[in-house]
Amino acid sequence: MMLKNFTQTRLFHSSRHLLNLKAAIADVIPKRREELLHIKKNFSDVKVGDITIGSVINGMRGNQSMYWESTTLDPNEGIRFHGKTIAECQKLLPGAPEDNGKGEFLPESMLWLLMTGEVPSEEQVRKLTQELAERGAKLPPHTEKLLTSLPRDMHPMTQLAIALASMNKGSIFAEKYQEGSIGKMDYWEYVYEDVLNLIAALPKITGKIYSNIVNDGEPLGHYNVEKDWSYNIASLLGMTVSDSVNMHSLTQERSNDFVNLVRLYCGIHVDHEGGNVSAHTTHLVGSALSDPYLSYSSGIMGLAGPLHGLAAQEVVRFLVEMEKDVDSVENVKQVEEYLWKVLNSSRVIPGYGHAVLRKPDPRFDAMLNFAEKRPKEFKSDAKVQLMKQLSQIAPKVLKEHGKTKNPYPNVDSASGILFYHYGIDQLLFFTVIFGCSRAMGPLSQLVWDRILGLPIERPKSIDLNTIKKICKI
Ligand code: CMX
Repeated sequence: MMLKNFTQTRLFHSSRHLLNLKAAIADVIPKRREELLHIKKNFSDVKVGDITIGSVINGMRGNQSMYWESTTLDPNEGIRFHGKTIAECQKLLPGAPEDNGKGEFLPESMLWLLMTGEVPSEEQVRKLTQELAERGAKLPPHTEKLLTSLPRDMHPMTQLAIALASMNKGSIFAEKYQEGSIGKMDYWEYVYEDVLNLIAALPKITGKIYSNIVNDGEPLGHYNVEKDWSYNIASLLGMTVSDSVNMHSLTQERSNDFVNLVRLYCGIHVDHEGGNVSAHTTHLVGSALSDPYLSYSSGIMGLAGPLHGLAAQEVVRFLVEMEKDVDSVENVKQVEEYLWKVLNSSRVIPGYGHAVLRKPDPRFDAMLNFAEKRPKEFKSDAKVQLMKQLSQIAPKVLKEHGKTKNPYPNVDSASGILFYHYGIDQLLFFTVIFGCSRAMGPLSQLVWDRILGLPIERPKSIDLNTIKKICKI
């Protein structure tokens, strides 16, 4: 649906009467455009801060030089989504109807919040869930064929990036742009269509990649258009009772828990403000007007680095290896010795440290809470207990080691091992689920980049001679 003359459709202050996400976005556009234009006209010379030589040669730390709509990261407090903490989102955002308020909020609810800045009503979320389920029901045949043809041992993140890039063949934005038939202020409408189609396709792509690894490409479940996005991810991983082969013979209760784990994981990994590698890359590539498929495929390539999203895989590998080396999770001395062995061999402790955070990651707490709320389920899982134990021991060791600015667990510390608990034991696969979730934040931003007409990104680089001149060396 293309929305023309959206300024005239604004009748109410709240967009709760608008059941369609695109219409709700259109409703908030005029005010935001007006505000940014006002700032651009009147305040462009105001200084935000000083760029130091340190930040030039040290990964641009602390440079406040990117505009990001929906999330902000406070070093001590963690992430806020349009001003809301994770706990507030858990209270306010609608979950699945079958959970009767007892389950996790749906990532679709978070998507609505990211895109519009407003907490959606139940009805708005139901419509969005339905829309995504319908849009995602059929993968483009060439993408399906391409995924089938990939080597089974190709890294799952490479498979994901290839699948997403291949969908550029059907990009509505790229097509309209080539035709030269759309004005700059209307780009967002076509970018939005691609973004929703991309997010909707992720359950099927993820399921196909997982079945490539564990089932020679044969489906492990079927896609149910009546169900939500996370449920379909779980089904296509073979993890639901009714819609899949139920690979690990889960009871209905455990399967429901797994679906809620996907909802929680995907709900809180969506975005972490703009400067992280996956978000920044998506935004940067999109600034050249590459379509959302190419932009997010590039973001996925960044997420696949071990210092970023691949840490999800590295943590599980680390815990599996460590479990073999220590007699029991209670043996603090052995755990400490293991950590020192890793540090002394110049490796990092995966799942610890952060470029911005200086306190334990509240997303880690949210994942840990999921396990704490189910003591019977997780008490006898040595790896989960080790993960918990490690969150007490590693900060002490890292402080003593004295290098990392943040010795506390980040989100990747807990997430993979909870999936592992339910039977998802393909170590290389975990970051793909991260990739499903992360699509929602940077791609919402991409829609807003085009709404606000942000230009191509082009920072100025400087060479060593210039640095020396500036430093009077
Ligand atoms: N283990 C050992 N050393 C660590 C460390 C860790 N977990 N975290 C940081 N350090 C080291 C750095 O390697 C660096 O060493 P050098 O001075 O020798 O280069 C030093 O401490 C200072 O680093 P920092 O300023 O504290 O951290 P950065 O902003 O440079 O890097 C991060 C941040 C996340 C890449 C880093 O903490 C790290 O490598 N962590 C382990 C990997 C990980 O968990 N990544 C996931 C992050 C979350 C995500 O993006 O998904």
